[in-house]
Amino acid sequence: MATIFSGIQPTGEVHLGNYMGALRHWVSLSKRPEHEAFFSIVDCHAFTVPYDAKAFPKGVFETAVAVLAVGLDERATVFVQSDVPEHTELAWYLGCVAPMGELGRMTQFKEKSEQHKSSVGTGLFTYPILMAADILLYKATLVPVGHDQLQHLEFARDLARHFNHRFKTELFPEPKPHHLTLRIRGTDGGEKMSKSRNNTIAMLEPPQGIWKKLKGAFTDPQRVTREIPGRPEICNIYTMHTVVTPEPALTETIHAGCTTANIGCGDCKKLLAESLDRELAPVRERAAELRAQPKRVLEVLGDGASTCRARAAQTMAAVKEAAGVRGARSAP
Ligand code: AQP
Repeated sequence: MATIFSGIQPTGEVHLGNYMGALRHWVSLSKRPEHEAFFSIVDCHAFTVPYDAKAFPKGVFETAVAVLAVGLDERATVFVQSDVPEHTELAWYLGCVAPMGELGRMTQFKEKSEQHKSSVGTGLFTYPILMAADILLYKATLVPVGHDQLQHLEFARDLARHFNHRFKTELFPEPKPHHLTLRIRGTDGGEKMSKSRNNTIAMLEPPQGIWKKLKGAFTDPQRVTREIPGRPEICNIYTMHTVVTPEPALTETIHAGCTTANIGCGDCKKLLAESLDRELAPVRERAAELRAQPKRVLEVLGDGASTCRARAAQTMAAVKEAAGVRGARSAP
């Protein structure tokens, strides 16, 4: 039995990059009988960069609506990170065995500290320790990660090894990556569709909104007129088609149509809007139902947190035992 852990930050609307690159895979991974899965709305991670505290609870709720609307809770435990205080507690213990030098090499820290120059808190630097705690708290063995989190996962594996070695225990398994290779670019052509870069199409956006954004979205820059054949392999619109447009339409209409200039980018985008609507209309419907029953959402998250707290308490007891931390019980 593999234990899976992954998380999503409530830093903005869940977008098509999150959906195609992560959520879809999380749902199918969690449905395999040989897996048990934990998925978290990692709100503590979102504190590492400036955010609006007043709007924050709504962001967490909307992220929960999105992940429940895709059906993630059918087989997996879904919870909010801050509801399980052991995440930050374990992060402290792991932080004490985390080599500074390794942390300093984290590419994401370098990028994000550049992006938020005026307010770089220590939390941004120690973020990978908290991510390691998220994973190791459940002794997760398989972690679905995008390319940009691979380095952090490698660090989590190192911390598991460091802790086990230092305290002569086999408490933590080394989590393996389940590499999610699909990368959705921003509507502006930027490397990554990203909540903080204002280049997203929201997963729960109504069809008119999706179409408005698709219409202006970046395609193959060489295809300046309709007569010039396109290059699907470098086009973000085609990448999205590969996820939501089934065969034979994908190959016969979209790929062949683009490479022979039989269809233009506008036609291709219209077909993508139709495929997206086919797939996302039921998700939007479920999201509307959930918004109308906020108690149901809170119940799922509450149940998830209870399950996780029970697991987390067991791990923390073992961590403290291994580290010789017994609090008042230390008295002779
Ligand atoms: N553009 C993307 N293409 C494919 N996968 C993506 N993911 C995010 N963007 C894309 C995957 O979604 C999961 C949850 O992401 P996250 O919320 O933890 O953080 P992120 O990767 O930093 O996403 P954003 O949207 O770019 O958020 P901000 O702007 O807050 O940093 C992850 O598995 C991620 O790989």
